[in-house]
Amino acid sequence: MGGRGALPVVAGVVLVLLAKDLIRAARAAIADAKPLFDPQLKIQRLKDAIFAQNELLARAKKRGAFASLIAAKSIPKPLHCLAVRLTAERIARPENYADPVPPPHALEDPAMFHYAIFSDNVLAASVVVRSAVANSLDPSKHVFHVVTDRMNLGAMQVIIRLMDLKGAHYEVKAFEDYKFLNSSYVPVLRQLESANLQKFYFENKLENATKDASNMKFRNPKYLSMLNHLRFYLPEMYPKLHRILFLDDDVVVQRDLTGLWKIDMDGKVNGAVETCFGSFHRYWQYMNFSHPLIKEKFNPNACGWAYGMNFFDLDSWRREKSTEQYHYWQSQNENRTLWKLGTLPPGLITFYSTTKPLEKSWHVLGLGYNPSISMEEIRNAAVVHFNGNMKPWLDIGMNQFRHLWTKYVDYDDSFIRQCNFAPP
Ligand SMILES: *[C@@H]1O[C@H](CO)[C@@H](O)[C@H](O)[C@H]1NC(C)=O
Ligand SMILES: *[C@@H]1O[C@H](CO)[C@@H](O)[C@H](O)[C@H]1NC(C)=O
Ligand SMILES: *[C@@H]1O[C@H](CO)[C@@H](O)[C@H](O)[C@H]1NC(C)=O
Ligand SMILES: *[C@@H]1O[C@H](CO)[C@@H](O)[C@H](O)[C@H]1NC(C)=O
Ligand SMILES: [Mn+2]
Repeated sequence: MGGRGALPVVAGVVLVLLAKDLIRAARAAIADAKPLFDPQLKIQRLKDAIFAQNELLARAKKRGAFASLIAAKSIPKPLHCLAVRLTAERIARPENYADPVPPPHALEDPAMFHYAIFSDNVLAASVVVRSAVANSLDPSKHVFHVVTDRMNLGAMQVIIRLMDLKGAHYEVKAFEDYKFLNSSYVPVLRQLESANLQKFYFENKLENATKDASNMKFRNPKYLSMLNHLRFYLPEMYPKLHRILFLDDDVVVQRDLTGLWKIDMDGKVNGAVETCFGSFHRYWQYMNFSHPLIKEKFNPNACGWAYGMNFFDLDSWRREKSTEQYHYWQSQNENRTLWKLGTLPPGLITFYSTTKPLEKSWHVLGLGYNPSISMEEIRNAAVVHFNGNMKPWLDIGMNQFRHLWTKYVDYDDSFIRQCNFAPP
């Protein structure tokens, strides 16, 4: 009697504490527990069931994280199709796509508003340019410097050329064409060539990778690409320019951005939005503070900032010799003891004392992983950033944000139609 009476009470207390995923498992455990009369045993059975269920959930979450990494790494069929068809068009009609029509001097005119966009994703890059043009008050004052790799050069030239740029200027180049980017000058290229690192990236077989979803992130081949490290060479790529706006290929521009050029940079090099809150996104999370070089130079609680929309003062960069600083730290990190991979840690290090925090509405982050960003914040954002694995061009992209990106895809374009992009 006492046993039977106690059961609903115990079950009630436990059920209130349970997440909804666990309820069914707990009910099953209670049913199983019926033949037992010792309440202690029943409670233990419930605890075991809950623990087992939690373990399952944790494992499922890990699998989910890994699956989204795989999705983020692979190129979806329509995107691949688009690059192939655009390349074929470039080869078939070279005379249409040879060089930008606008006067070349615009490319070096410091009085213009210059953008740097480095990408091997032709559709994503086209969305960045199209959204920036669509929202600029006077497109003819804007210049887009698009840099891709040799393989995607033809496709990128065609997609940008076929766009209605409303008088904006552009150039499309392959990073391989910048001769100063060679392995005797660029530590990253030297490191990429080292057999050691190649092994680190490519010999990680699936079974080991699934064991370690967080480390897996650092094996994403995108961290290898020179395209990612081009951002550290802006003053040399654009020697005539004083300032340039760096945009990731997973952003959408929603406002005229010329206000950025009016900001007083206080002699700083890098204008960026800060990302820290509470104890999160502080320097200690990005680099190894057990290392004496790091410990000596940096405050572990310094606030992190984001790449994606960075306003660079190239004159200050040259004066501060930021590229030399980057080279020094990148060389120190040959054996990856200062930080793992990627461009944010060396960025935080290089621009430690030369970053100017920008007002947050310039650059709203997280649209590729955070479903709870407020729509108000997004509406007010000058630039939104789909950082995270759920890119808007992937099936796993988040539906509530996808339209912000798809509105700048031209679904009537014949190349886009031929490649079966699903209209929004
Ligand atoms: C590599 O770059 C350096 C510095 O930018 C340059 O002086 C050198 O000529 C380049 N080497 C080659 C082989 O292009
Ligand atoms: C997987 O990990 C084990 C132990 O860490 C290692 O011995 C093995 O060589 C790894 N396999 C691959 C393919 O990297
Ligand atoms: C890592 O490299 C630095 C500089 O190249 C060197 O001084 C240091 O001893 C190396 N550390 C390890 C653990 O190999
Ligand atoms: C951090 O730096 C220390 C000192 O050089 C080194 O022993 C340790 O292995 C580093 N940690 C990582 C994760 O690389
Ligand atoms: Mn990004």
